[in-house]
Amino acid sequence: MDFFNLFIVPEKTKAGYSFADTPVKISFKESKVVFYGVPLDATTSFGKGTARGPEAIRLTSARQIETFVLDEKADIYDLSKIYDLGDLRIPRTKSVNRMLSFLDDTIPGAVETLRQEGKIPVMMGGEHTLSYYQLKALAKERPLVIHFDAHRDMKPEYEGMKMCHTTPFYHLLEYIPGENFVQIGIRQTDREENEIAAKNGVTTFDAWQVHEDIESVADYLNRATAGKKIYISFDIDVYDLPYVPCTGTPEPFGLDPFQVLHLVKAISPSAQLIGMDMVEVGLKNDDYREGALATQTLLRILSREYARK
Ligand SMILES: [Mn+2]
Repeated sequence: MDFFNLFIVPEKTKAGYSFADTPVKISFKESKVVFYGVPLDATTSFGKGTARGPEAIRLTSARQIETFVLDEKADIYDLSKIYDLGDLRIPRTKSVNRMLSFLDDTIPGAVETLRQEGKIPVMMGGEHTLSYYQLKALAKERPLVIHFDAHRDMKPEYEGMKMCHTTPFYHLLEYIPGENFVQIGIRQTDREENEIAAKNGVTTFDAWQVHEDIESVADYLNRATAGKKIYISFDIDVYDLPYVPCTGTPEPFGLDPFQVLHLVKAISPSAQLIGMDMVEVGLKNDDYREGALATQTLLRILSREYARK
């Protein structure tokens, strides 16, 4: 199947716009960063709505948010050559298993194609399960995975499901050693996944550590990422509950946008971003606050030097 046919072009998605809708259009060939959306919440247990994540991000980025990044004093299209493939064409099925095998058959191959072309894949979710399929394809590059989230998502299974939104990082341990994971902002976990994280050597900075001593988290990130290939998995619920009115499992005691910005800027300029995802972004009742926050977070990460290699 033709690679581009896997996707519905951005103009034909629900948003009707490509990411940021920049005045200077960049072709796929000249792009460095390649966005794609996966509007899916097949296994979400509690709040639904993350299927509208790509729509929320595209709409706010195209209609509401300036392409000029004030704290970088530059336009995003000068800093980062972004191309938006559109949304993955998802089959109509009520069977979760059929959906998961479709994702397993499609996403890793698409991500490998992008890496062969020297692109940085940026996935807009959709539920966190999706990170599994993208990261699995990147495992051979041995990235340090920086995972922002209220949750570890490291349960072996949940409500009878092996692969769902609370389990991707457990299953990724099969491909990526635990020492390559840094989880930041964690504040809701069960005893078993806490033990799994500890046993596998996962580095954790829970939300309380970030609040009490953000400088040591920043120092760690700066040192640990120097000269390394990195992957960022960003669950919007790492932000404190009032910032994320639409996501499925909001949690109190979370991070605020300046704390996230500080940590994103602490990552070493000598690191090399090889991919990222922005997941669990929701859209309900025309409330675009979460989409705006997701977009602004993406703009901050993608304007850093480590996202330009
Ligand atoms: Mn989460």
